[in-house]
Amino acid sequence: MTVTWLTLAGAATLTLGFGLTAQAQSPDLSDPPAIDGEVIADHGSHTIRMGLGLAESSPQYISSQYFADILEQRTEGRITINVFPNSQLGDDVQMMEMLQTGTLDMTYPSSSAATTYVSELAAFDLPFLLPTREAAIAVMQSDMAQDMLDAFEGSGIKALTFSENGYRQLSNSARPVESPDDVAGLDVRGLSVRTMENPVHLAIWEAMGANPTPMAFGELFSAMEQGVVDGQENPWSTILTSNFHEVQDYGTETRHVYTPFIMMMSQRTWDRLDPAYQELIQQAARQSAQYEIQLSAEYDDWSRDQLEARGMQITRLDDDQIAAFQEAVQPVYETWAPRIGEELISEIQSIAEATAND
Ligand code: TK8
Repeated sequence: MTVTWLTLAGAATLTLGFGLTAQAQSPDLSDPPAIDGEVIADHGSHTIRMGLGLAESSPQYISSQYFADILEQRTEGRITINVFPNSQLGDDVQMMEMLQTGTLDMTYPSSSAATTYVSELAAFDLPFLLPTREAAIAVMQSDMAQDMLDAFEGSGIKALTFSENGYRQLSNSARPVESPDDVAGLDVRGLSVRTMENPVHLAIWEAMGANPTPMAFGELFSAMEQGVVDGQENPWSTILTSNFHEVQDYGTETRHVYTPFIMMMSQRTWDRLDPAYQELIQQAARQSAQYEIQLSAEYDDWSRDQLEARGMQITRLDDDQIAAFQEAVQPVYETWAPRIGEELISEIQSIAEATAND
């Protein structure tokens, strides 16, 4: 049996004996930016535990290791970040609670899971709000977005930066989906779709005639494997790196929501750090978030094509088909725009439009 070890840099294939091959779980990714800057090392030593929901091959994990490398190098080993992937320490909601009690130092949830702490974050859950990645990045880097991070003040959570979970796509095990009618099932039952624990996401799939089930990410694979739900929705790279294609036959490129991640630290951990270390951690968080967005962009279409190569039937939608989904979810705006804040939403839309004119 010959095993060629994968290198992150290459889309090498793992050649097992008997001619079997398994494609790599990562594209030809950009290397992380060089780590430079003065060494800050005389403020004590800290070992920080960071829990992630996604797998080791995900942009979230790879960029978190880069975050750890920056701190290790710039403090000469005095700050160690131990990263625990695959929801092994809990799911987004649980790990944020652990930050509040101080039983975990850092985590990296989707913004959708954090709307109970900062309700304005629900703006990111509005369907088809952010038309391009450039628009999403501009919004995440805006003063308004920084205000959302600052609004965690007093919750026991120090929110450091946004990065990209990405454009969400529908997958399911029941049937190909080209329209909202396929979701609702005219002569068959509506798809049961797992959603994040977020009321706007529930409203989106209800508006399309699905049966939405909120569920923690860590329970999702077995729920799909056992047929508890027909489908779910996540970016292509998450579907690939979490091996959802093993239990999902159909994918539809809906791009219905752009979800950010939020890198966050327990306030208790943050308060124990010298201000010089706090400044360094804030800087490293932003640098790793920038790298994460780059990796996520490099992963996106590549993951979709990998899923297709591994047998998933992918439906790409044309402009008219997308318009049908946008129309079907219009009631979500009627209900949720007033609750989230019409002003906030129009500010996001004007930031997005400004990038289109760049
Ligand atoms: C991972 C989650 C995941 C999210 C979900 O911790 O729950 O579907 O998209 O990426 O944050």
